[in-house]
Amino acid sequence: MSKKCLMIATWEMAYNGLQKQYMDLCNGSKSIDECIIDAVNDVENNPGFRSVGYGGLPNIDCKVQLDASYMQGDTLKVGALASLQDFSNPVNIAYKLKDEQFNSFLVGEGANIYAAKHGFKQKDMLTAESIKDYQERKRLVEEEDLSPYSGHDTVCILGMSNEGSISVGTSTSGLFMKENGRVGDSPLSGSGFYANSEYGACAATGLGEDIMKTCISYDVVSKMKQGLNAQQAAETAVKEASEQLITKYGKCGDISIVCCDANGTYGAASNIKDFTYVVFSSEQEPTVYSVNIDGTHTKVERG
Ligand code: SD4
Repeated sequence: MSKKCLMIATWEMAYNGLQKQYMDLCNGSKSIDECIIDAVNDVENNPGFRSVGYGGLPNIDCKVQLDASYMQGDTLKVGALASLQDFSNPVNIAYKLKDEQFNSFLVGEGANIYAAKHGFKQKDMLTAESIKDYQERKRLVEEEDLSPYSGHDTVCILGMSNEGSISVGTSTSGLFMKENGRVGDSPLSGSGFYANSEYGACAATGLGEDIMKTCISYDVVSKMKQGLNAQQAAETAVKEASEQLITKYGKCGDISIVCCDANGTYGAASNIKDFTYVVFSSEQEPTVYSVNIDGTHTKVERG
């Protein structure tokens, strides 16, 4: 039976990448995995997108350290890496790692060695703009007591093929000014992403330290398994996670998610204002939405 063909991504920056892949996904000329990888690469390669890949946000030592993951919902294979330096497309390396029976999640120097050994493209990921941003943020932190950590947007892309295969990929430079070696939720299965073609997939963006506390991506897929539709699962999971953290700590960091269920129905929820996400689906025109804390989804007009 033919399913609904769908791609959904966090943040408006993913629009062009989805646009380039979507027709190939629907006419079956590319697999869901090829389409997700190529769409994530589109964001990683654009230095204008300051929180992913080339020109990403530097850490406290002015180094760009990247986290990425890939999960294939048909096989439940997961590949991930963290604190990768000087390689241009971390999600491609994560995609390759998913096929390793052992050592499928690598960090730091080990991830770099693996990437070099397998012929991935090396590149200095720091741009003049990211160095300028770093210097300005350093000044603001020192002189105006500004939090170093605001400024982060992970690209997460998930989708479903006509045959019902669901996968998800993530890629990020993580928190601006993070400590050397800090790892966020984006490469952590169950927290930053999860996919199982029998039930659905979910991926998250926001403050990794808080996203990890509730393993929200796995929670959303579990809720869909229990029978909630994608939107109900997304809203319930974000509400429960935020309320739990507020009860315990008096506050909760940013948490925004996108998801789809095995019927190709999508959902999104957020505990911040104006979280944007992009949908390409056989059921509707390509659309950018803005989600608000109260669960309302507003269509964003693209200029
Ligand atoms: C992290 N969750 O490293 C990532 C950053 C991010 O929107 O998504 N920002 O914590």
